[in-house]
Amino acid sequence: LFGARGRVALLGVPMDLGQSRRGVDMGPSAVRYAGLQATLEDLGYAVEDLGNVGVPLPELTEAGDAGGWRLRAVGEVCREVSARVREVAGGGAFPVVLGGDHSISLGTVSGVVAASREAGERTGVIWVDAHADFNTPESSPSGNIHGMPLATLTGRGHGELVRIGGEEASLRAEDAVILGLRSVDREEQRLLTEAGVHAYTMKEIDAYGIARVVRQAIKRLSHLERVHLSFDLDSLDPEVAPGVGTPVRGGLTYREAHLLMELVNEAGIVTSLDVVEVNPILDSRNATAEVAVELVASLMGRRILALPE
Ligand code: 4U7
Ligand code: MN
Ligand code: MN
Ligand code: MN
Repeated sequence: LFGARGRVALLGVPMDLGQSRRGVDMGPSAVRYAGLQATLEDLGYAVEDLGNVGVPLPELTEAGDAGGWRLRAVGEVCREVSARVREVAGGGAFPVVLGGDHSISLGTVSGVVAASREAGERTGVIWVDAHADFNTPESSPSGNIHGMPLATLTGRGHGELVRIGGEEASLRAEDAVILGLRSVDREEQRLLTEAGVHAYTMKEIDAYGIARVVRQAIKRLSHLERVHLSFDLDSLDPEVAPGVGTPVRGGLTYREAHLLMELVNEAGIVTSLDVVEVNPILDSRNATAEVAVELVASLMGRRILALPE
């Protein structure tokens, strides 16, 4: 039974340089502590933990962000993540990358896309998030890079971050869907609409139900060979997941999030995952990391009713 379901590789990226609030750098520890590896092994996966990618400490650099230090550091870390993830995906394992703030997805997505292009396949993205993460340096009200990764991956943003995956953008806007959206900046909304990224907002989820919305989102990606799921814990309601840096009221309930994961698992489309924005400093007894592990289990095939094989 052990390993019968396939191989999973865990990679931690303790990076909090994409925003100014400290604490998400502890995300990988918190999610490991909540039992991710044992949970996946219990489901029948062979799990290898590759440890963490090295991330520079903001405390060790002088004078705030002199000379775009953060931008360069995010670029360097994400290039490393990209190379590691490409190797994992190229070797046939399922990458699970633990953040860190959401700028780490620049590395995860460009890495899986590189591997899929080598195999002649096309990759899309399901971005589960309260936010669109579609700001550019010009549109961003905060200047924080974790509010820009989806735009950057489609070729819009800081040149050195756009090129992490090479000259060609990693993603086409029409190959990305957002689920759980409820906080968009004004200029960001214009960019998102112009680009043609399809966003399923909380309004649609409330009106039609999470199951219908998720099935529609899956259908929209049916032309793709691979799909990366990028899971920002702030998609959940802050009452369920308080340990996030940018909480927004009115998010997914515990069961809505699980049903999302269960339906995506049934569709069998997801080939890689990142779990981001867990902030243990703001959490209540690691609850957010625990929910994250439970949700990963649902995505990876846990059934409520399942007899042991
Ligand atoms: B996250 C924000 F202005 N839009 O750009 C911004 F509201 O990765 C928030 O989804 C971004 O958590 C949130 O700073 C980024 C803000
Ligand atoms: Mn995000
Ligand atoms: Mn978010
Ligand atoms: Mn956030």
